[in-house]
Amino acid sequence: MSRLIRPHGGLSLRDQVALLRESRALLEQPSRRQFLRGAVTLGGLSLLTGCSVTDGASAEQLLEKVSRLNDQAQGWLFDPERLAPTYAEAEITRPFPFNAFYDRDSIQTVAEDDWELELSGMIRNTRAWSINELRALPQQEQITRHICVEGWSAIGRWGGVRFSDFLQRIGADTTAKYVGFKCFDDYYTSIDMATALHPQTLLTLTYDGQPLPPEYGHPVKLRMPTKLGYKNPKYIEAMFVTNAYPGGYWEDMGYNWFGGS
Ligand SMILES: Nc1nc2c(c(=O)[nH]1)N[C@H]1C(S)=C(S)[C@@H](COP(=O)(O)O)O[C@H]1N2
Ligand SMILES: [Mo]
Repeated sequence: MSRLIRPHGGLSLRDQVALLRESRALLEQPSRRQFLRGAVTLGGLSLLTGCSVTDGASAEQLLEKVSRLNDQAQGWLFDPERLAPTYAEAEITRPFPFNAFYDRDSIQTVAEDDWELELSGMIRNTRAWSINELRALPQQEQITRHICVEGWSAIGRWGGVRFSDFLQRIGADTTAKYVGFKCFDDYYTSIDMATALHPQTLLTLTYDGQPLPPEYGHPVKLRMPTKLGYKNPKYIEAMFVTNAYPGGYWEDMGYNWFGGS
């Protein structure tokens, strides 16, 4: 079975899974110090990663290794066919919260006519797409829950183009490992190809039946109900397909990269 976590460092499979599960929640917290104060046993993690903690630098190294093990385990556990829950119209959270790495009064906007979605990397046809061209493609809608690691969740209604359809249309190499996103507010993130191809992953053009408003990522965001909030890039201006690990804004500061919910 390919999803098994291989025995490692003399720990039983059960112990490995328990350790990873415990450390995952802690890894999603922005403060790594909190992680070191947390309940995870450093001895167990040392066995799992082959790193022992003697100083700050080795602690960083250990955290990095645990995070990569976590990405691997989450990748193996991700079921490409399992759908995230959907909700009724009456359950939509109103108003839907805004969040970014800056305040609401610093929201940037771009005129639709000046915007294009740029494509690069392992994609056969890398011509850019205008918003009207994206609107002309078949559209889907979903009412799903967004979960932010800062401690809130909310249900919203998003519409747009099924991302797997779009990847197919542009001739993306779907055997590649990653899809990366660059946003015009300088945010960036990247996702695994299995999630990119998940049927609920949506190149999102609308919120609640209207063009995506500035606070929720106008003109385009990527919506994935199978991933935590920070993995869902707003204000996308470019995307690329690659085998070179692209990281992300919060991921590079220590949030777990896979970021499944
Ligand atoms: N471009 C961009 N995308 C982003 C962010 C950001 O700061 N910039 N923040 C992320 C985080 S942490 C969350 S919780 C969601 C918030 O989306 P919302 O404002 O639509 O609720 O956007 C995600 N995508
Ligand atoms: Mo978030």
